[in-house]
Amino acid sequence: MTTQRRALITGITGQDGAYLARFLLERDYEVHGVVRRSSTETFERIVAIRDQIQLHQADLLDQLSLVRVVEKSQPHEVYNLAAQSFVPTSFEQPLLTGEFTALGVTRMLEAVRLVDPAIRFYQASSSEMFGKVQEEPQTERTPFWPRSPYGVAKAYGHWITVNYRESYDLFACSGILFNHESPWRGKEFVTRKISDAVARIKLSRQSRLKLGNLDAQRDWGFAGDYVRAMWLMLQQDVPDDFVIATGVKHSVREFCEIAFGHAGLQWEDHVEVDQALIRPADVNTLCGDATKAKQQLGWEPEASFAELVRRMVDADLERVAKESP
Ligand code: NAP
Ligand code: G4F
Repeated sequence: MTTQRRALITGITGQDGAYLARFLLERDYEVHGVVRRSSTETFERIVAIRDQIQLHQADLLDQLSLVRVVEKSQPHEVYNLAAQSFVPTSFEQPLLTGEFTALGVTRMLEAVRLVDPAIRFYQASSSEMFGKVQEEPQTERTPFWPRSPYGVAKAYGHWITVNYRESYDLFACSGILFNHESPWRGKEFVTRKISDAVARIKLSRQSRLKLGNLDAQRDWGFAGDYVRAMWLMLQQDVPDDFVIATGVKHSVREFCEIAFGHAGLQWEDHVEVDQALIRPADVNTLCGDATKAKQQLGWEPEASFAELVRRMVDADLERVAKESP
């Protein structure tokens, strides 16, 4: 009889899914992933591990497809990472964001409950739920005040996870993760938009970078550290919710200073503010207190902010240099 653990990851093609899949493979898991059908594959981040994982087509909008994928993969652990995750898009497509990012969580929980209620469930909750922050730093007990349809949808996803734990005794955990970045971050998010632009400017492929709110502050960590926290949550004796953060915040302006500086450039020479990139309502500051995770999970972030910025810029410099001009 095999003792190998099986995990199912929704959102395996995204930044976190790609890091988590590798983390679980290193721990000898059988890794299954949910992918949605599209005319061109979005497998760039998982291409190197493609033959070590099993992919299944399903969609957060389609309840039956989710039930079938849980039946087929028979996971011990489900990591629900799939979502419409870009805040500005949530203002443009609030209903679709609600369907994916809020109701999609209920659909996954229902699939788990129906197929095997012993499955351990991780929900990718977000510091965006704190929005207009009610205290600093934010903990598991800080009230939510979301400032975007995305934040509102994530607050629903958080509470439905807590509700299924309390109502049906599911081992369901909500990880309230603060912003985490990497060279695999989508290029629409501000950190990667900056590191990509720094590389393109340095290599003379671009001259200007348009940004929105330079004063916004975030508690930025490294994605590789954060997927370890997801896994730790599902290895505990009792399910619970945890804030995952570094406890240090920086502004978008500071990110620019370090990123441009690392490439020997002055950020003021290249960055301009574009009013069109200012959000209808923004989250001005976020900073998390991960004391509970440190005490109960033994989790601590390893990468520092400056290291993270430099790593992202270096990766983009290497990538852009290989592209034909
Ligand atoms: P990401 O790179 O945007 O990845 C999102 C994933 O969701 C992609 O694999 C995407 O698939 C999939 N997806 C979207 N809609 C889907 C649908 N209808 N059906 C099936 N799959 C769908 O996001 P991430 O940064 O890895 O974040 C992972 C999760 O953590 C998300 O839920 C995000 O909201 C949450 N979160 C992220 C952060 C952060 O700082 N990164 C912080 C807190 C919480 P395609 O490849 O097909 O688009
Ligand atoms: O990088 P961002 O788009 O990330 P945001 O909105 O904080 O959301 C990310 O982190 C959340 C965790 O708190 C996740 F749940 C969510 O899925 C996502 O991964 O923007 C960060 C800040 C914002 O205040 C934004 O207004 O940067 C500011 N910003 C300034 N100029 C910009 C830009 N953001 C983007 N994307 N693009 C700009 O040009």
